[in-house]
Amino acid sequence: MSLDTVKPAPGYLEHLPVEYQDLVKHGQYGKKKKVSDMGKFKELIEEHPMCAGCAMTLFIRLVFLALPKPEHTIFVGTAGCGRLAISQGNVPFIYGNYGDTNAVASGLKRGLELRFPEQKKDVIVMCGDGGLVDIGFQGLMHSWFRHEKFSTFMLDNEIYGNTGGQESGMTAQGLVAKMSPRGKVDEKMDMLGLAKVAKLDYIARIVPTNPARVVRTARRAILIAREFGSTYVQAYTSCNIEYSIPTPDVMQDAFDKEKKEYGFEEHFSDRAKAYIDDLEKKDKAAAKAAKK
Ligand SMILES: Cc1ncc(C[n+]2csc(CCOP(=O)(O)OP(=O)(O)O)c2C)c(N)n1
Ligand code: SF4
Repeated sequence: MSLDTVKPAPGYLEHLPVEYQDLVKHGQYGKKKKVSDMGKFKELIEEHPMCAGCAMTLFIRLVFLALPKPEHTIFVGTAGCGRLAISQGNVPFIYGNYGDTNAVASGLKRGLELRFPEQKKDVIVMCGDGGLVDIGFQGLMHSWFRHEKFSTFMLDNEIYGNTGGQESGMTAQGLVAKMSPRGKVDEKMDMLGLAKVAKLDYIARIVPTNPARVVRTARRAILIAREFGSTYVQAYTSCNIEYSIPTPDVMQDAFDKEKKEYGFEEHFSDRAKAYIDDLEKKDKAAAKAAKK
């Protein structure tokens, strides 16, 4: 896709559904939006069929806001709750077979680089903890150790939410879930540790308690992957259904979780840090100049 594809031919716009017209006139394409702009423009994702109050949808919505170039972005995902919202977004989405997300994304990114050498394309894998650390683990590891140039976002609700509560590699030790009545025997997998062993250019762990920080983190992950190699963002996105969190308490649970065991962490390679510092300095200077 490109901005030319998003923009209808002259005279045709008025015949398109009003939602599409809104997207073209008041959408995010070609512009950089901030959290403080939310509610004042047509978001790329506005509706979804996920459970009321699900923190995963908040996180996904913020990542869509963070996309540096939505018209040059492709998401790759798989079965699991997240795809219910991601597939509603106005960005191409590849619904891969279970287990192959990172293999599909590797081939896609390489193909796009060959086909469009003048135009950077962002590829983003976004799916659940079950999809990544259990069923998709092999593809994930190989993409990391090969430093494929795309980002992986794990929607870590620490369970298989979509299928009713089976334990995943990311479930905490001892947790009793609906479909895991004996409690989990093994420890939660240390995916940040594995990402460090693979020497990824950018690794972050985050809880969506601070929307501006989610947007900044997602942007960094996407921009660094575009230039250098694999990046990984692990986000706690609670499953209020399987963990029986009343909808009004979802954000309190997020704050508690962050404080207790899911504090914000960010790790850069030296080249990624130098690149981001320079880019963000230029962005700040441009924003300052625009205000004058
Ligand atoms: C090959 C295959 N195996 C199993 C399933 C059934 N399945 C659908 S969603 C899901 C669990 C998803 O868990 P997770 O990736 O953690 O995402 P969540 O739903 O928790 O967001 C499973 C096992 C499937 N669709 N395809
Ligand atoms: S089952 Fe859990 S993760 Fe899935 S939409 Fe509902 S609250 Fe969200």
